[in-house]
Amino acid sequence: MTDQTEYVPPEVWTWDSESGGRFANINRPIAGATHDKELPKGKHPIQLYSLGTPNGVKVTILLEELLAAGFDGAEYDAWLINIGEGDQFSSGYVELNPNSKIPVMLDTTNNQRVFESGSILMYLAEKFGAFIPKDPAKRTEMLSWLFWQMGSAPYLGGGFGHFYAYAPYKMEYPINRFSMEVKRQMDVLDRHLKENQFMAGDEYSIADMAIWPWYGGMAKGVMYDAAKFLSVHEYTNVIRWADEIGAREPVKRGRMVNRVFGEPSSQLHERHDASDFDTRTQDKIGE
Ligand SMILES: N[C@@H](CCC(=O)N[C@@H](CS)C(=O)NCC(=O)O)C(=O)O
Repeated sequence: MTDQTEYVPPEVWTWDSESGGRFANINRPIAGATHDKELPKGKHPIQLYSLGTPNGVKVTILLEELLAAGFDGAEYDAWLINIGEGDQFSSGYVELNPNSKIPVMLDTTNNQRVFESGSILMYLAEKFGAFIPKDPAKRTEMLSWLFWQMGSAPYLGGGFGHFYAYAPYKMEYPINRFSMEVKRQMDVLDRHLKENQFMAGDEYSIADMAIWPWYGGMAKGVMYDAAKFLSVHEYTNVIRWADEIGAREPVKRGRMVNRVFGEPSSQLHERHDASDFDTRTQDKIGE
């Protein structure tokens, strides 16, 4: 292993040094609001405040799937939260999500706030009785995979992604550690998807919608420019599953919502009407 300058922790950690790295300007060791600002509200029953990251996309995929399945009560306004600018620390945002992370949702029919993407997926699936198996054994299997995702993805994003792509310089120890773990996780999925069409067997569910943006993205080589480094071509069953889900029209639409990177035609910064996909993408409005 190459020698890295050794860090000797002080007796008591203090927040007085610039950590560097891609998100250094918004990271801080305290919770709560930094400024007073109300959140905007639209006309639809569901108000979503989010960004088109893997955690945000889980929810917009489910909302688009619900609408495609005929659940009109899932009509939604998706507002853009620019986490690089600190929108997640406004007083209105913190009122809905004390954890200041995207996504957060407000169900205006009962004034219920819901934060944490897994909780939002469960709330909506239960509200509409869709994409959550009715059979108790299948439901339990589905929830096991949903919670697997919530526990595992921070190793992929906060661990591997952070040290491989975002840290101010490359460090062998954390990159090794998290590469090992991410490859192990990909193998877990690959073995399961060899025997199962979807995460919960033969039923497409919110577990697929949660896992696909992270691990499907990894298998398809669109995360952290790490396809070669992690030899993701090895995970053929994950790739088969990722392709099947990625081909669904509601998934294609869900991916576009609150997206601020990639082809302008793939970016719908805010979604307030189904017609926005045809008329309000960045190539059309060019903001
Ligand atoms: N466990 C949370 C994680 C959400 C999360 O980490 N969101 C990131 C973007 S993907 C975020 O809002 N980061 C802003 C920040 O850290 O200030 C969930 O699944 O909802």
